[in-house]
Amino acid sequence: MKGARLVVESILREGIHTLFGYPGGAIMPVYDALVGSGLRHILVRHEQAAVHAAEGYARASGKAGVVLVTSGPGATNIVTGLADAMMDSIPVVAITGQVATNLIGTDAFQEVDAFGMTLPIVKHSFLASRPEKLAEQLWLSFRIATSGRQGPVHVDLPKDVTLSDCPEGPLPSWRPRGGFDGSGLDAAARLLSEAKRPLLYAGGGVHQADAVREFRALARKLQAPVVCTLKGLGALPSRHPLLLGMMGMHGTARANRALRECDLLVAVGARFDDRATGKLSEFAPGAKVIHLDVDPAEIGKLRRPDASVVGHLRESLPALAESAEPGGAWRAEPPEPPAEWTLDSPCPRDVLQAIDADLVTTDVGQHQMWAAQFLRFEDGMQFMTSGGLGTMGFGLPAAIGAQVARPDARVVCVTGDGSLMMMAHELATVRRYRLPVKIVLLDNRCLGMVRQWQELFFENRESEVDLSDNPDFLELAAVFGIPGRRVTRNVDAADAVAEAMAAPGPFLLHVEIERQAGVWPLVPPGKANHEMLLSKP
Ligand SMILES: Cc1ncc(C[n+]2csc(CCOP(=O)(O)OP(=O)(O)O)c2C)c(N)n1
Repeated sequence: MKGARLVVESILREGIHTLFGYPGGAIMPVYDALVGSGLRHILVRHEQAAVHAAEGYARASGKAGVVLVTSGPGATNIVTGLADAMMDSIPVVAITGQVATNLIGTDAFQEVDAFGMTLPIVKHSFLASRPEKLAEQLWLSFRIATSGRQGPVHVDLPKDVTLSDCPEGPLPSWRPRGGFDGSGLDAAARLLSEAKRPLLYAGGGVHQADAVREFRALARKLQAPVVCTLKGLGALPSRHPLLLGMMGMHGTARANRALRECDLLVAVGARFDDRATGKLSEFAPGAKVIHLDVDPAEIGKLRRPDASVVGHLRESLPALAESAEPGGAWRAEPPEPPAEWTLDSPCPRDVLQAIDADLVTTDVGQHQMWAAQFLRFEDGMQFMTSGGLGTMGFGLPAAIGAQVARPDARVVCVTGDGSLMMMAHELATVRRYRLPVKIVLLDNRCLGMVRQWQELFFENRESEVDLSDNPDFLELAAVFGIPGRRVTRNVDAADAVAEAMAAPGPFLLHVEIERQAGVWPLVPPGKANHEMLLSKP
């Protein structure tokens, strides 16, 4: 079998029937092999979008997302996406074309050292320079991307290999390391029985491991309050009595105060990211720590735990719940009443609380934090946001990939005017594949998050944040055949969201919010979480 055909067959053998990409010279043999293969290719309009779409597809389907691009500029264009998938542990297999093996290192046309360039931002990479190894390398790519702590794998594929005869096997044996290391369980159980004020800290790993049920069972048993990171949101439904809300830079006051008061912190699938912990030396200062994670490299990386359990959360969480006899249950503070929206414009909270969807993606900025604060995280709603890398431009292509994976799901992308413009070309992909994605654009005519920081930390000196000359977004959407509606202060937000959600196809809800609106609370950079500002000083 020619290498190009083997690539296609290897993907189909994984039970994956869709991939995302953009063709070009070095990868043309593989594109040729796609014709009539039964493997569906989604043609995006920029390679970065292919990776974000593959991330959305992965999250929505539970399989790896596959990306196919050419060498040189095709490969350089996927770098941001790979870094994004790496930081958020998303299984993506990215195949880049490469110049023929005899030209590697000669500055050949569209040659770039894609292997070297992506090395620090992928979980693993292969230079597929030997035809007899290709089948094995492709097979391993999928195993590595989807096992343990998931992540992106890069395969750099020289053109001559795609044109060579490649044997289909033999494939190596693969025994994923399952289970967990229970040696820390006794110590963890002892800490739980001694604690008077235990607090559960849910990270994105709870969702990655599909361990929401197991997490909730532990919370129930301990009757311990719960704080979530941005990626952990949804570990408990929004109105659950044990939930204190999001922690960290834009977390709730009571979540951040509970972190200061707890005497035991149980970190579950979380990595002590600085946006969540604030100043690390003052994070949960009086607490012992139990850390549960699939990745041993996370244990002690930023905070040395007093007990740890390494392994799949679906197994380690029930084991801990079984062995734990909770020592103390405490009630953290009740929720604060929601702040009044005094600005003369639609309130993002009203819009976001009206969204009832199966899957919500966001971009990066204020709208992302409002989404985290105000969306109603009910059972079954998936939330996808670029948490680790904070990639503007993530939201729309991620929604595209998710909608491709789940055609009947109600998929919403919450975005900002800066972020949407970074991926506006993907409106063409929405139209081409008639994807019924709903776009909720919170338009403040500026780079709101940066503007807010300039206001607070740079004496209100605005520098390069104005976007008031953006095109009319409804006209822009219309150019791509996408209908929409404007939401101004005279429009009922819930009505407008309902109209968008009821539209049979894609729809853009253009919400004109106040330029000066801020995200509160806010922990100033470098400060401890308890030093949060609750409103504009
Ligand atoms: C690719 C990229 N470039 C720059 C940034 C820095 N950044 C973070 S938030 C932000 C502003 C985002 O503006 P917009 O999408 O309009 O959202 P808003 O904050 O106004 O809701 C910027 C520039 C980033 N996160 N990603």
